[in-house]
Amino acid sequence: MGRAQLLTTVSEFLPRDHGHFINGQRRSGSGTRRPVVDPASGKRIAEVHDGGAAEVTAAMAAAQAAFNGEWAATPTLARGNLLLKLAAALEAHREELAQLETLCSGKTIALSRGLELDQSVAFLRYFAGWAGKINGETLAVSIPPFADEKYRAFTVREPLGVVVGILPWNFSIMIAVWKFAAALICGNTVVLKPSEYTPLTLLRLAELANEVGFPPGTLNVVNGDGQVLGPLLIAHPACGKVSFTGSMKTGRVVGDAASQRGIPVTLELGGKNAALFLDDLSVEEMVDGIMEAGYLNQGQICSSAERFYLPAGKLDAVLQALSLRLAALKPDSPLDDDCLLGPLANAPHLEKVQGLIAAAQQDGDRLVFGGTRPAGEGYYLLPAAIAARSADSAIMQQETFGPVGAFLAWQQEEQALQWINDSPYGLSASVWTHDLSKALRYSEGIQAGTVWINMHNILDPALPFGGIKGSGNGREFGSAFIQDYTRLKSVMMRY
Ligand code: TXE
Repeated sequence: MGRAQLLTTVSEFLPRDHGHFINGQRRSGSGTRRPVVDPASGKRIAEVHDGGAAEVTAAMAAAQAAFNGEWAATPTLARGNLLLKLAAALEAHREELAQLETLCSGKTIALSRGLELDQSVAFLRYFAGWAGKINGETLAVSIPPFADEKYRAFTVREPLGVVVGILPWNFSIMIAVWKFAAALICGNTVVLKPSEYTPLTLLRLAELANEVGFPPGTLNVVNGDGQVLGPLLIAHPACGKVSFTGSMKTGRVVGDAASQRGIPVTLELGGKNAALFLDDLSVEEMVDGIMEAGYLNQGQICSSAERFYLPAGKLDAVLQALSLRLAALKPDSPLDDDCLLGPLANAPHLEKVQGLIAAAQQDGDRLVFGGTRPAGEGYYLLPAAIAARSADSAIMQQETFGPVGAFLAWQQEEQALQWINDSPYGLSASVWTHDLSKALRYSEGIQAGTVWINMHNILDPALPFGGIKGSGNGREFGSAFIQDYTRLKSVMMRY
């Protein structure tokens, strides 16, 4: 164990003239150079040219040509095989991509390796396994025939065209994999728009995809300002679907733009996810659960819990024990193998989270621990625990997307269920108890796309993932993704 030494491949990659990956080739472009900042130091580590109309046109044209040409002609098993080859390439380049990801996002190197890369490999293999299994059905025709004619009817699943994937900064590889692997295995081609804060890892991944044999144009990456590129990509006539992960505010803009064009859209917009702890658990068990549910990756996981409902008799003891656990998370370089507390991902996000903590204190919520910046450089923030004034406190309602747990005591469990559902969001929730019968009843009552029991934040490719209410629509993974990335065509014949 120690600090990861930057690989030569990484130190040689950073100073390149970065831009986009279009039609199987790197393109630097001529747009403004946008700095890529290491959140652990606040210093510039690379620059990427912003794309504009020219890059969007080129990427969409390349993706459309591949959709009608080489990708359409690639048999489905061969498509699956390419995803498997890409999975192997990610394994071979695990450390390189993990280091790049940590440098751009501040995610600890352990999480970059174990979550970004290893999970991405698992998801690629899962989607590869769908090759040959994305089918329609044969249907019994029920109308009475004229004369002695007969009918036969069946459905086929067809790809949608060019899928535009708009990505956030928190898991820049894994969330991209969810979108492009699902899209490609269904026969679509893809244009990805990474977050302005984390543009580098996907450029490298696209090169690897090219090296393993994906035809030019199947997987394109365009970097730049989302407010400029997003509308251009969605308005492009070749865009057959949009898949977006990010904030509720931007998601609504994206959803409106897609529905104006009448194209399908999948939106994953985060949440104010709840964790309910029942009285049969010990204080230690509750603290373990809270740490897992709320503080991984500094809370910058869309499914992380941010509001915690605890039995009134145990709240103080839990907050005391939790404060000790949070105090043990010392800020460190995220490249350190043992780092438990890296920085937040970017300066505006840090400012936003600090603002929400300050507003909570002004509103009368009690800051029990953390919430301040440690001395030194970088966008570090000590993880915070806040005892909320009431269920209506803004800190119990607004997403912070940071290391900020808000806590409220319940007197009666049913009361907590009401509080959990009284939210504009509905992405995920968890129930913690040894009483599995109760846990299952709560899983039925909670309004969320995913409910975990005695666990939180663990995603499996077989299990559909997505939100209800303001958290979005559509489902990623499981067999559910097929509905989102294909359309049904009905065929009927007389004989
Ligand atoms: O998100 P945006 P930002 C939350 C988190 C964070 C806040 C803002 O609270 O502080 O959102 O982060 C692109 N048309 N989440 O500004 O704006 C943009 O370039 C089309 C939660 O990064 O949602 C980026 O690629 N696209 C979240 C992507 O949208 C547009 C993860 C997301 O950016 C666009 C990240 C437009 N008009 C942040 N404007 C989660 N749910 O996991 C911007 N974009």
